[in-house]
Amino acid sequence: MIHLYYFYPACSLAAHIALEESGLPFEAHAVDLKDPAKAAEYKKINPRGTVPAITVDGVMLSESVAILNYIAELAPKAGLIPTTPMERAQCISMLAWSASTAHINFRRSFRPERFCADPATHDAVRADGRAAFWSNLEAVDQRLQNHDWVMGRNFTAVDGYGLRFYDWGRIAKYPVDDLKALTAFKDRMLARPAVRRVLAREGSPLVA
Ligand SMILES: N[C@@H](CCC(=O)N[C@@H](CS)C(=O)NCC(=O)O)C(=O)O
Repeated sequence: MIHLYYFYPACSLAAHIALEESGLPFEAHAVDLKDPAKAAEYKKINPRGTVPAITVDGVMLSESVAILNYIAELAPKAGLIPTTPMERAQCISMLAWSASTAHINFRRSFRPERFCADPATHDAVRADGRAAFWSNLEAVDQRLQNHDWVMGRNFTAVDGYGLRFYDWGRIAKYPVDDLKALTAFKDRMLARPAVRRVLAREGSPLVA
C-alpha cells in the first residue's frame, strides 16, 4: 500500500492526481503544515518536512519528480510519463522545470525570508518572484495554445503541476483568466473524474 502525504494548496497536488489517475491503491493523508506541532510531527515521516512524500512498505520517498516517476513506472498503462526516450526526457524536463523553476519563483513571491533573511530585501524578492511566476504561467499558456495537455496530445504527470500553477495564480490574484489556453486547460482538468475526486478530497474550492 502506498501512503501519500499532502497539503492543500501545495505542489503535492501533482502526486495526488498522478496516484488517483494511476488506479493504484493508496491512502491519502492530509498534513497540516500550518500547524507547527503537526508539521514537527510530520518530520518523523519526512525529515525535510515537505509534501509530497510517499511511503511504501516503510520506505519514504520525497521530491515530486521522483515520486511521479515512481508512480508512472508502477502503472505504465496510465501513460503518466511517455516511454519513448525523447518523449520521456521531454516530460521529465518539464517536471524538473516545474519543480525547480516555476515552483521556486512562486515561493519567492510569498516566502521571501527563505531567500534572504534581511527584511529590507523582502519586497524586492516578492516582486521579482511574482513577475517571474507570471512569465512562467504565460509559458505554460503558450504550450497549451494548440494542445489539450501540457506535453501535447496526451495527458501526463505534468498536467497536475499545470493545474497547481493555475490555482496558485488564482489564489495569489494574478489575472489567470486572461490566459485563455491555461483557463481552458483548467476546465479540461476539472472534467476528469480522477482530478475531481482529488480536488474534493483536498477541499479545493475549484470543485466547490
Ligand atoms: N522539491 C520538493 C519541494 C516540496 C515543497 O517544498 N513543498 C512545499 C509545499 S508546496 C512544502 O512542503 N513546504 C513546507 C516547507 O518547506 O516547510 C518537491 O518538488 O517535491
